[in-house]
Amino acid sequence: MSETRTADALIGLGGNLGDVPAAFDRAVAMLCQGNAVRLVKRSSNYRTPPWGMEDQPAFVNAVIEVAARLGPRDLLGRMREVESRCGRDRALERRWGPRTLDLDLLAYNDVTLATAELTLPHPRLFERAFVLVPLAEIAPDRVIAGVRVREALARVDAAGIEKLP
Ligand code: A4P
Ligand code: MG
Repeated sequence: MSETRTADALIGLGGNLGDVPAAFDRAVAMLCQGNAVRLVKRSSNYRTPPWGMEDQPAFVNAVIEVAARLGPRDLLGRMREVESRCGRDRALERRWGPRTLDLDLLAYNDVTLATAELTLPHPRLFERAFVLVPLAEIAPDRVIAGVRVREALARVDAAGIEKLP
């Protein structure tokens, strides 16, 4: 695909250290600096129970939809840069453990990809209410890997997830 054509991408935001809503605002602003990435929709922020490693503070999660004039790898590269400029240091983290800001590329058009650095759609998307609740707010009818978002949400346990003001 041409790198200059606009693609539709969904990005999950998460964090549970520091002022997470402020980190999200900075991250969205940084991602959308210049004309390569444009914000299309942004969900509310949600307080979500920790998943994977439960002995850690609650997370804040949100999802954005962007129009990107970058290929999927370049978009992921830009997301990694934003994470580190927002204070994330991967060397200090454990898998699924606490972090200031985590950006996951959930979907990029209908691209499917399975490489070491990038898997699309995101492999754990359909297990995670903390992704599906904000995603269903902005894109309930989107079909990802053959599954409609609102139907995927109906299959998970969304107990304890609260929309933040
Ligand atoms: N990678 C491959 N595909 C992708 C993709 N589609 N998007 C690679 C982003 N990255 C992708 O990612 C590890 C590697 O996956 C990267 O080097 C990238 O090249 P990571 O974000 O450093 O790893 P991680 O965050 O420790 O693991 P993972 O499985 O991505 O988990 P999450 O979702 O990021 O886990 N509970 C709640 N309630 N809310 C959360 O946001 N987050 C986590 C962190 C755990 N529990 C949570 C939450
Ligand atoms: Mg991640």
